[in-house]
Amino acid sequence: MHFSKEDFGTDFKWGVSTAAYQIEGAHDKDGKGPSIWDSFSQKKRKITNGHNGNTACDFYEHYSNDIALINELNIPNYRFSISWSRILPNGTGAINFKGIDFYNKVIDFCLELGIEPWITLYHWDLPDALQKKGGWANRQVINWFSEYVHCCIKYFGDRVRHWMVLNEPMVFTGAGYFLGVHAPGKLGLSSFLAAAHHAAMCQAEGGRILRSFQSDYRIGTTFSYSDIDPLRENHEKDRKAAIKMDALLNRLFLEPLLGMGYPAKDLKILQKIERFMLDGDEQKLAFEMDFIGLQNYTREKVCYAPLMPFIQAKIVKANKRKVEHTLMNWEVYPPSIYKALKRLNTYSSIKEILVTENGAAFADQVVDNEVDDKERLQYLQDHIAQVLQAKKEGVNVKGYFVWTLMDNFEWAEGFHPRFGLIHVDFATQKRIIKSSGKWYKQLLANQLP
Ligand code: IFM
Repeated sequence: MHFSKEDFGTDFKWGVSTAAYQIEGAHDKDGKGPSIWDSFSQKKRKITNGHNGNTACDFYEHYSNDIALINELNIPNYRFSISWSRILPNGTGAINFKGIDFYNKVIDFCLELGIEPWITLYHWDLPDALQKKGGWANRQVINWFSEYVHCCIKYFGDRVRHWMVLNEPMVFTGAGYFLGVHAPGKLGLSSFLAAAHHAAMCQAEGGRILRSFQSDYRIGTTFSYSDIDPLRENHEKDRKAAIKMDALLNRLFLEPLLGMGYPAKDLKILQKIERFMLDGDEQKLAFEMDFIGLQNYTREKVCYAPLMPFIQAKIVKANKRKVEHTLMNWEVYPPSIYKALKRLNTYSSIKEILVTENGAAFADQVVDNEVDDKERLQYLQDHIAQVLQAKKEGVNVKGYFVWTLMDNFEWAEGFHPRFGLIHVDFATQKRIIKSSGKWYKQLLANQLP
């Protein structure tokens, strides 16, 4: 490993990311309303091992201890999300002030310890009451979301300067409204295209609302973004398939935000999104963010698949390709983050890029109260080295946040894939800082050997 914190410059933001449903627990405490993940995870066979986030890491009760751990790891920036239904139990209308108090305590304790809070407004846990009215597939969501954003600014906006509007819209609309494997478990093209368009509208609208309150807020939004290559480089049909997959997975939400419209030229089926567009929407999809959050874990290899509806392309998973992979069956391929950064940098309207998530799930073992997670440590070192390389080559990358602080509820995969810098025993809520966490601590203290 050939880098130190200093190589990245003093204005580089180092941090760690989490999300409300994955860590908070307290699913029905103190007036919180149910979210789509509360109800989805109660359904049979939706989550591996029948797990749910009812308790998760119980961050709701352990937040001060966990933020103290962030401080102990020398991490200066903490990205977390607000649970919409904790502060607005029905999604709109009556406010739950106990929920507001909770996030105020989190924010205040971060600030007391000198940790900068970064808020993600939406990380997948839509209030269930809104899903009963169609959720993201109902255009009304733009109004519901605006009310929620105003509420967050009103109660937290005096102390929080860094905001991200959405977390990975492609994942929550694709997995939640097309494939049905994430909450709310909907299937089909229509529900997906409607949800996608409304999420893209909210992405920009959220930015505008934030900007209208404070001109010095730092406003961004995050995207899952991977290097996508054809399975067989010289195979024309695979190349075309990779272009389509890239339009869907990497460009669908990014390009309208940048004022370029939906990438329907490269993926014809996206023309059907027009059904959900009203006059003036094209302009409203655009907003000038201060930064784009890149969330990168792996690369994808794609082949031509004539039977695959709408796209005629499919991802060939890492185990099928017999390449090194994590517990998520994601290939370990550090150049993906470098290539993603270089490619994002080609969009002249992107002002700044921050890596807002990067990390890996491996089968950790607790031995004598220690977790020596060599694979994760190597993964982080290799990926951070690639970020540095991109930066040296002129990419305007200004931050790196590890996914994630501690092992948590990994959505449809339950608690099995552990991504944390800190090990969590979910039965006792005991935390153990892993070797990767100790290494990150040293990196951030500029004390690496
Ligand atoms: O756990 C998720 C997170 O919620 C969003 N980005 C990817 C992570 C790993 O799957």
